[in-house]
Amino acid sequence: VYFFKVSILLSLTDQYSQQGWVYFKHSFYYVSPVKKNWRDSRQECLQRGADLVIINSRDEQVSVRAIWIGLTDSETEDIWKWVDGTLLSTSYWFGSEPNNFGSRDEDCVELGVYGTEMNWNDAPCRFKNFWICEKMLVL
Ligand code: MMA
Ligand code: CA
Repeated sequence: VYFFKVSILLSLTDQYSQQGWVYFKHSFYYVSPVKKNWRDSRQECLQRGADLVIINSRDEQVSVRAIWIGLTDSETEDIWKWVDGTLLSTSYWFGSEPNNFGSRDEDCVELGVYGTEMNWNDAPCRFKNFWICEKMLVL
């Protein structure tokens, strides 16, 4: 029975992740690639057999608003580099970020924690967030 459950879960996760869903703590999340108003967004969710996310834990609140971007100083402390190797020039740090808070090795950058345009925060790379990938179009 156990193996059966595991294989159902695996194939379900597989199926969902191919369609762009992310599994996190007993739920599947889908981050939309397009902007829509609230009503149409809800409609899209309902069509996918889901609904707009209900924030009912602090974990969910922190994860849903925070998204990893391709910026890190894990090679050399305080030297912020993009994942393609370029040095950071224009930045959008919030307030006194990056602050390596509590010397807890905040070497990766998340955005969206602060509700302002300047909204970057350095956070521990091992923390779990949603993320955005970018693929450049090569013609
Ligand atoms: C959190 C964490 C840090 C951030 C501070 C700002 C408590 O730690 O997100 O990365 O710098 O908040 O107060
Ligand atoms: Ca920080």
